[in-house]
Amino acid sequence: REPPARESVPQAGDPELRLLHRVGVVDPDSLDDYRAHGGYIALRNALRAGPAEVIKQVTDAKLMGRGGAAFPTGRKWDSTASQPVRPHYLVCNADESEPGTFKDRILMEGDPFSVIESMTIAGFATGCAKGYLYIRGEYPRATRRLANAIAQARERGFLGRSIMGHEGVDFDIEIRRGAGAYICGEETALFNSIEGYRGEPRSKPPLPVEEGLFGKPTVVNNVETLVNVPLILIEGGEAYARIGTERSTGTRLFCLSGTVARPGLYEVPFGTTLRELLDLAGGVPEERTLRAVLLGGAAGGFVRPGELDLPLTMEGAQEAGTTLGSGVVLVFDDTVNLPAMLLRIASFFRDESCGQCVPCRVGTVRQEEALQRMAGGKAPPDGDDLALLREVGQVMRDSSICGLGQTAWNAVESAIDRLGTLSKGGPA
Ligand code: L3W
Ligand code: SF4
Repeated sequence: REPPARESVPQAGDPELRLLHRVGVVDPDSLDDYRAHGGYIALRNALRAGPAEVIKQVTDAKLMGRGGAAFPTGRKWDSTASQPVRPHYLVCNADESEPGTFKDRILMEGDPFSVIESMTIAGFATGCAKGYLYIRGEYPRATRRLANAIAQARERGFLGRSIMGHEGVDFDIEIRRGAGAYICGEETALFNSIEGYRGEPRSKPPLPVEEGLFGKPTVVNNVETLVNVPLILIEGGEAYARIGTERSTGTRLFCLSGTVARPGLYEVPFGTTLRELLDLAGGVPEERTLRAVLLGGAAGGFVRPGELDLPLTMEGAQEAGTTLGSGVVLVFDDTVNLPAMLLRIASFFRDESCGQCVPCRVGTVRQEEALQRMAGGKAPPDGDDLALLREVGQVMRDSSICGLGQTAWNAVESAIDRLGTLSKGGPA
C-alpha cells in the first residue's frame, strides 16, 4: 500500500499524528484533560470486551514490538495469558538508552496518562496483577509526570481495586528507576535489576513469557508498543492494520538527528521512504553533502545516499541489511569523521558490556583497540586489524549471551562493507 504523501512538517495536534496526537496539546499533569482528549475510552472498551477479545484485536492489528526486535505483541500476550502459573507480571520497558533514541521520553513527558492507560489494558488482557514501569534514571521529568499520573489514576479508580467499577479487575503500577546502565534495557537484566540483583542478562530460554520477573510469567513491552494499544481498542484491530504496509502495520516514531535541517521526533506510517522522512525534517542543508544514514542506531547499519528510496518497514530494513531498531535515524554529511564515530560506538559497547560472558567482555575491548589503531594511523585501514575485526565480530555475534554482544559489531561491519570507511579509498 502507498503511504499518504505529506508535504508539511507534522505539528502538535495534527490529525495525522496518532501516537503523538496529544503531545503538546494535553496538560500532562491532568487526568481530566486527558479524558477530555479521549483518554480512558480504550480501557472502557477493553473491560467490556474481555481479555481474550483484547488479545484478538491486538493480534488482528499485527502490532509488532517497537523496542527493536519487532516480535508480534499479540503472540507475546497470548503466551503469557495462557500460563497457568500465577501471578503474572507486566513490565513496561522505559529504560530508553539506545544512543540517538528519545521517542519514549517524549511520549512519557507529553502524554503520561496514555502510558498508564496502555499498561492497564495490557495487564488486564494478560492476567497481570501488577505492572512495573522501569524508567531510565536520567529521565526525571518523565518520572515525575508518570508518578503523578499513577497517583491520580489510583485516586480516581483507574488503577487499584475494581478498576472503573469492574469487580475483580485489580491492577496497579510501581515505578522503578534505572541507575545508568544501558544493559538494564535488556529484558532479563531488567528483571534482575528490579529484583535487586546485578543488571546482568539471563540465558534464554526460559523466555520471560514463561519465567520472567520473580520467576513468573511476564510480558515486557516497550513504551511505544504499548501506546499503540488504545488506538487498536478504539478503532479495532483490522482498521489499525490498514495503516502502513501488509506486514508492518501502523505508524512508527523516528528519532532524527545529525545533519538535517529540523532534527527531532517524527511519526510516519510504515512504508514511508527514508527520503520522504528526511524531506519532512527539511533534508540535508544545501551547503552539505549527504554521506550516509545510520538506521537503527549503534546496532543497526548504514544506508548510502543512493538508497534513500528504501521503504521504512521491518522487512525493507532487513532487505537493506539493517534494522529499524528503536527508530534511530542518524544523518552524516561528508565532513563527519566516520572512523572516529565508529570508535565512539565501539567505546560505548565496551563501556556498557556487563562483562558476564567472554566473547563480549573481551571482544568489545579488542574491537575498540583495533579501531583505535586504525583511526590513529598506527595500523593500515586494510591490514591485519581488518581481519581481526571480522573475526572478533563474528565470534561476538555467534556466542554472546545477549543482544549487546551479538550486535556490537553491526555498525562497524556495515561501515566496512557498505561504505568502505576503514579500507583504502574511504574518508579519513
Ligand atoms: C514469546 C516466543 N515471546 C522472543 C520475546 C522476547 C522479547 C522479544 C524480542 O531485543 C533488540 C535488538 C535491538 N514467545 C518469543 C518471545 N520473544 N521469542 O520477543 O526478543 P529477541 O530475543 O528477538 O530480542 P531482544 O534481545 O529482546 C533486541 C534492540 O533490542 N536494542 C536496543 C534497544 C533499545 C531501545 C531503546 O533505547 N528504547 O529499545 C539493542 O540490541 O534493536 O533488535 O521480549 O522475550 N517464542
Ligand atoms: Fe553481558 Fe555482553 Fe554477555 Fe550481554 S553479551 S551478557 S552485555 S557480556
